[in-house]
Amino acid sequence: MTTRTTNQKLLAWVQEMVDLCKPDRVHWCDGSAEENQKLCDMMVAGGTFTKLDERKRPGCYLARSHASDVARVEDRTFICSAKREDAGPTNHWADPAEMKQKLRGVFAGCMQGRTMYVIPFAMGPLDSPLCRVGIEVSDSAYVVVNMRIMTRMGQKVLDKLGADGSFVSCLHSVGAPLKPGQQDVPWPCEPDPAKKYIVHFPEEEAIWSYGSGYGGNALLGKKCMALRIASVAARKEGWLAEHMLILCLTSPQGRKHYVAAAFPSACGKTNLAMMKPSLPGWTVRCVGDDIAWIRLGEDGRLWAMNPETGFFGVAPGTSNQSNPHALASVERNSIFTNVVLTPDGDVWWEDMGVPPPEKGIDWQGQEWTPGCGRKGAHPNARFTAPAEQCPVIDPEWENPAGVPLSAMLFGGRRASTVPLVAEAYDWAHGVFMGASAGSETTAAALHQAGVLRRDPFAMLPFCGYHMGDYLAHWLSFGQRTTADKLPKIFFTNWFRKDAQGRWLWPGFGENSRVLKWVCERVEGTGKAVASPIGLLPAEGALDLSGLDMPAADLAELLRVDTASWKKEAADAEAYFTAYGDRLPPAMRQQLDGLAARLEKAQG
Ligand code: O2Y
Ligand code: MN
Repeated sequence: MTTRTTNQKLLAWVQEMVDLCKPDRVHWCDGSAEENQKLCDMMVAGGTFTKLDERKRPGCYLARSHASDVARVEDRTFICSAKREDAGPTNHWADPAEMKQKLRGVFAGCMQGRTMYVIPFAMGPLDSPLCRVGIEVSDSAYVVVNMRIMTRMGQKVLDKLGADGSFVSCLHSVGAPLKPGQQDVPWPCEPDPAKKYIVHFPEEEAIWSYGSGYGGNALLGKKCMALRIASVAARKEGWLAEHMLILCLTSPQGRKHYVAAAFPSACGKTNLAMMKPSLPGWTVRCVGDDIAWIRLGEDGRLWAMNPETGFFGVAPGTSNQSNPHALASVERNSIFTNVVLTPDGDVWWEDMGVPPPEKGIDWQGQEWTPGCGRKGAHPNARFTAPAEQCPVIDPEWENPAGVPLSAMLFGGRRASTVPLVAEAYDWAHGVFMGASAGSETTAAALHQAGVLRRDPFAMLPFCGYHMGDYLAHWLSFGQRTTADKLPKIFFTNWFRKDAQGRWLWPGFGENSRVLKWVCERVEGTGKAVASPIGLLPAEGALDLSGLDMPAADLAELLRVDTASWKKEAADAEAYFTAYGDRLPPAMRQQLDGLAARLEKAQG
């Protein structure tokens, strides 16, 4: 394809990347269906893709990654701000000039024998005030076809960019040059973890990613641009780039509320974003499942927009019970990575809710049978599916203005201490709730299971600047508009267990009961009682009709144990010391307020 841009800055940057990476060919992606089909056919011929049975999964493909390349690599993720202190204590920092010099060596000749794809993409509807253009150059066709699902991609973006528009420059290489005549492999990458680099230059708005072809490491519009780079721009420009789903809840009477929610990875964001409510007459519509760009509207309300166009969801655990709408979304035109291939040309994964095939090919390409002792799908196996295929996609999901938020939820996976739901007393208290959020690790998260990891606003791996400044930025919205216009803030915990380790809350569609109370609180009809940690549902305020929940379980779900909360407060306080003098004074006041309320409750 010929170059269809007159943007000199873009042409010069691509030429500079060509000179550095020395690809054999350059292909400017137009984003067309024909181009996509050619790339898929090429990947089938090369062994990267297996085409799934057209009658079972039309337009779908399976990819298997290299065993060393299965997830985001936080250890190799860098924020190269000009000043070390601007990256803060929660990011890996490196001097931008030194890192650039090192990376120039790493990237030199890295695309030899390969094609450099120039991928123009936009995050957000092209006509949105928040829309931003990125240009990813990558030597991975897998990245191209995934980016086509996850972002608005192709010529239309070059047209928007015009002759002098600016863009986030995103350089990506799998880090596996081919010598003349060398046979390629299905999933080229740099297998040595120490040689992978996911590097962000926030001031320059540039991303350099080397060595991985997987997910957030390689699809640079997602975590790298829409969160790490965008969060820095958002602070400067007065908006928010957040790790949040956006949903619309409609009551049987037709009252609509848009809700954004931040949960750390592995807490079921995609499930909540498109849930099937168990409460009769209530509906949930999905605006987005992972990222929200939020701006203050002229009306003083917060308006949220999903910058993506697809879902890159975790496959294992996705079932008709946990997320029927995700299953429907992946019926066609989807890419599956690291799941089981069944003998009839379909896919399967653990906890899919359907019996496993008698035999299959596992994520590592080995013959696999149920009970053989190995998992068939990798725990971080993924599907990439177009958002428009979600049966409950919200009609407003592409509204360039976004949607007005009534409420925000923060949450985490907590076996004890944290109640099912609590409402913040005010905006600053809500920011404190988000700031002290944390989650206990699951085995799938590659850490020791059950360890509490504080993850403020679920942004710990994704905030491109100092977390103390981030909290101050959130607090500033409390001054920029009036309390009645701001969304109400809640903390939720679907994962509380009893003393025997049994989940107390059924989760999934039953979470609609909590959402109903949230909406009633917004409307001023829901009853609440004060507690030291926030407002809890009053007796009878949670609609538990049709749910066989013993009173003792509900009491335990909502119990605020003063002694546990004193420990919780002390732990949060200790965590905040890392933020040093960048911790906003309002957070210290919140800690003091919590301590005083706990003291009073203990009498
Ligand atoms: O492992 C990866 O590269 C994917 S991580 C991911 C993907 C989609 C949505 N969220 C996440 C996350 O880690 O939060
Ligand atoms: Mn995420």
